[in-house]
Amino acid sequence: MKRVVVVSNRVGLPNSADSAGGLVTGVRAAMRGRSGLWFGWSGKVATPAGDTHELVRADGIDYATVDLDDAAHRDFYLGFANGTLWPLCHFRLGLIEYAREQADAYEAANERFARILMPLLRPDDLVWVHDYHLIPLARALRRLGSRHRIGFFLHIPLPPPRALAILPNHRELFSSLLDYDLVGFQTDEDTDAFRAYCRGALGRLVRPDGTVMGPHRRTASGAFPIGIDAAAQQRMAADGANRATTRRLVDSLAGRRLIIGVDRLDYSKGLANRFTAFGRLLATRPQWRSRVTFLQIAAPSRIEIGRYREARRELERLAGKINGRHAEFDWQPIRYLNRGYRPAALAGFFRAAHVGLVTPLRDGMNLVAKEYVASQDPADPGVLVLSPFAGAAAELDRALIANPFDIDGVADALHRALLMPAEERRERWAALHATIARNGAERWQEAFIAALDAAAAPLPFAFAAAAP
Ligand code: ADQ
Repeated sequence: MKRVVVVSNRVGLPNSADSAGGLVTGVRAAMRGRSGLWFGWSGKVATPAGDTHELVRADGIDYATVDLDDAAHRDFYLGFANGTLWPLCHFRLGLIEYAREQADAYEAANERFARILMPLLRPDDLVWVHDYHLIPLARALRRLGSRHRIGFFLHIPLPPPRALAILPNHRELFSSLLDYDLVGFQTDEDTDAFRAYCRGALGRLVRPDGTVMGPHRRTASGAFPIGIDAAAQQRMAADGANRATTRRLVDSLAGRRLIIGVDRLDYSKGLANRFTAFGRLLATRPQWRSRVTFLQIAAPSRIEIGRYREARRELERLAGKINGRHAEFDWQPIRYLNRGYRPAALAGFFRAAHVGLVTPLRDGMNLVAKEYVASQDPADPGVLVLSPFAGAAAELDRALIANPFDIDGVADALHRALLMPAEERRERWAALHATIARNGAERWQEAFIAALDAAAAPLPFAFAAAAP
């Protein structure tokens, strides 16, 4: 079996409590039981950062990490990656900030990663690059002479070509995807957007099987929806039901229903709309007052970026307003927590919740939706209320689908979920769970690696004539 080298901005180091992120959760589950190398940023900022890496070995995996210096952290990570590409890919065109020096810093950071990674690679390695921080990594590796099979997986959505073209350096950036042998996305919609962009903006031939004829190689493309380890999640939740934290939560509800939301605190997750919708439920259906509690756990994320601090302030204001309006001396409608919890604690909370409320404005997949479903008691499952703009909605169509921009619609869905008879809950849950168990983390990893291994070799002659 060939060695798999995973490259991602953040690395899921062993024994790290830092789990509030879908990429690390997904890749960690996929690497379980495999040997390989996981390469990326250490999470540390050090100036000067130097061109050396730190190596840790655990459970058959080598973890090699590098630091970022202040300028790279500011311009590559907070700047171009999270201030430009993140809003662009989440359809928030008005939030895009672009500065040429940040785009240059992004290229430079990718070149540096490639320089440090290259000597660690063995000739037969399969290299699997993850997410929007590292789009041009294959190009940088190829410039250093890499002939490896290199695949790229985008964890976040890819908007349609007309949105991508807003980016001043879009051609230079996105054409670098054609230095990969395989480019994978969460959904068919994202994959279609990529193919349409290659055809239109890059003038490339796209074959019916989705292979893009690039200047130097054929790049296969396809959808590889990320999954979770459903059986492990279910075990953790069943154990979690008896944990002291879960019992304390259940006791504190005093028999009330529980709605739960768990997210990184990110403007893409639609938390303000969610709070407003819960407020609307209480305002329009007074029978729920004092009978339902909404627990929103939102782990702070990217707090160095102004938009994230604004989102946090907005949520504090909304929670205060809704609680101020509806609370009773013995009932607080919204419990809003700005912190992370360990997966085992979350699993117990998910199991105790009657409704899982997952309403991003846009999301590549959303693993919380899958974790919530897998955590339920099959005999008495809760109801998932899901945004159609999460990639997960393409698979989980037996959830109650609610458009987060339609506040009344989300309030209606909550009402319906809270009243749903046990038989309908069980029937919906069984369908959702079957899908989640079938499309697990292992299958995601195996499908991607198999497609990468099978991807075509570089072209014997160049198709450069077709280049834009
Ligand atoms: P994220 O945007 O981070 O991931 P998501 O897929 O929901 O979103 O994953 C979050 C993970 O972090 C889950 O495993 C969840 O349990 C955990 N988590 C979230 N909030 C937490 C908290 N407060 N405390 C502890 N743990 C918390 C990105 C994309 C997604 C895509 C994933 C994987 O944005 O669309 O699904 O990558 O591809």
